[in-house]
Amino acid sequence: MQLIGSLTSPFVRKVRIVAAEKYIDYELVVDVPWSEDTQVPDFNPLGKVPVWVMEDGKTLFDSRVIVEYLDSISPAGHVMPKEPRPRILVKRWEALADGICDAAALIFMEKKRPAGQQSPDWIRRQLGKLHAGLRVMSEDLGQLNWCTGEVFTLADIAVGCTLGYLEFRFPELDWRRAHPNLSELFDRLMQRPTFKDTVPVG
Ligand code: GSF
Repeated sequence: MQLIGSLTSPFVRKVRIVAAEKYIDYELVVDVPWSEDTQVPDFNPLGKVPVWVMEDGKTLFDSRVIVEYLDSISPAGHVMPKEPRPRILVKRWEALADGICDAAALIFMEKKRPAGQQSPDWIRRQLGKLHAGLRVMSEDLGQLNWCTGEVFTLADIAVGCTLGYLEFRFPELDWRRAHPNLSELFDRLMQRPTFKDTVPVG
């Protein structure tokens, strides 16, 4: 099995961490979807990473589909509960964390455009989502050890990838001071080898 992706994408990192937490073997094929010679559209018509290539060549995207699949194929270290309500609450955390990354990535791309073509309104709109998302994550985490309580799940992995992406792309945001509980959670996550081994580079 192969994982196609870049080393900066928080969505790819989420898949890498889930696979590593579950001891699933695969080959990492580094491909930056923005590069001229990218092969990603041959595997995902949407041209986005991550893409997971199964043994029979069938491809899976996006990251939420891939991690659900990975959790189902190996009994080791489940990252999603089986019961409907706890399971959907984990997926709610994931949707929120991924949504913050979507907003952050849109800001990053907009700021790469020539200064005269950038839309301050668009950037403000995305920043609003980013900050509102962080606020809700912080409120929902409260004083819990992990996002959904005492057990480490995909929710923590998704939140950790989002916080890592913000630290990587937007060091000026200072979310740690605004949300000390998210900062503590991130530090706790960064002690895990699976997080240490996947710090964004590029
Ligand atoms: C998002 C993937 C994505 O935006 C998922 O897999 O969870 N909902 C999807 N990937 C970006 C890279 S990044 O910002 O992490 C991507 O591949 N963009 C290329 C493009 O053409 O949009």
